[in-house]
Amino acid sequence: MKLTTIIKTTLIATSIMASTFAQAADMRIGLVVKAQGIGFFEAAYKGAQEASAEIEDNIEIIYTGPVTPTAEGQIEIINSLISQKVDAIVVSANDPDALVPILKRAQQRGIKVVSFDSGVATAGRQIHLNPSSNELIGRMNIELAATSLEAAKSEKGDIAILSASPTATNQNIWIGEMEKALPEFPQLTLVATVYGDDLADKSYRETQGLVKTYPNLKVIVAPTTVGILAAAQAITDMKKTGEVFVTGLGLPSELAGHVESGAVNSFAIWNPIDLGYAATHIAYNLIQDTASETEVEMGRMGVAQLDAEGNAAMSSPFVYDISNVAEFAKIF
Ligand code: RAM
Repeated sequence: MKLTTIIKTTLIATSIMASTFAQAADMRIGLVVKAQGIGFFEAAYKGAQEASAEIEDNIEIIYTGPVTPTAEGQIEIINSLISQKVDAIVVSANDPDALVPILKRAQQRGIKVVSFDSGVATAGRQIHLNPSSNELIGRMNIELAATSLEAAKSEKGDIAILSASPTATNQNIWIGEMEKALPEFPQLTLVATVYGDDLADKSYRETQGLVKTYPNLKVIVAPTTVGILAAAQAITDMKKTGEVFVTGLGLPSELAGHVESGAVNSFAIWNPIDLGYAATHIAYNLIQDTASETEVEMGRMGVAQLDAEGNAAMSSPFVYDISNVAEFAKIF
């Protein structure tokens, strides 16, 4: 072989090796969501990818979740992430306590654990990122119910809550906060709380049940993006638009049509892309050991303050109605 050929071959081989090494991830973060197929979590995944792209280390995000929102399904997935020796797990929990033993095992193996959106009890994670203040979210849902009652042209009326699964940490905390705020809204009578399990078909059937059981029902508050969408569809199909309003927490991209049709007057949410982005930055800081007891940075979302139990909050929810829903529907 001529010398030039040897040099060329060596250069090519070296550059192939270099590019192979460049592609291999420096670290891997498992993003475990409540269940597959939920738009809210797909938006959070976008944010996680955005964070990983801007962090200098090469981070691979493993987006995963059970087919239906159960703790058992999440435990299986976390087990497999432990075997894969990921560097961190970022999880939105279907149950605050059921995941603790497996997440303790993960931490014993040196895996950093962050819960976001729906929390894990303190023993199972290092930091929990709430989207916003829980009190604010609960109160906002009741304020939205009051606005929807006005839209229904009623001075007083029955309301019902359509939640996600009965063990969901976040929804249960928010329902508690809604109940605390309710006495300040004497025009609203809470008649029932039902669970659609963050499944579209179950949420749809629960909505039909509420409408049939409570003839004076004026508002359904669903603090879940899956529930609010299914409820709006059920109200439309039952031809109850204008009589029973649906509100709560939803995605502009999923609800724009229902706001235009009038099934939904207004609703709220924080930016789910930002939430996934911020949670990924927190996980990265834990891996790098750059989070303090009281503060952790979240990239463009700023610095989060941690309370004594490692809880942080991202930003405030935002209200959407006919004036702005189309504009935000393009984003999430
Ligand atoms: C659903 C999930 C999620 C919740 C949103 C508002 O997507 O239950 O946990 O934060 O709704």
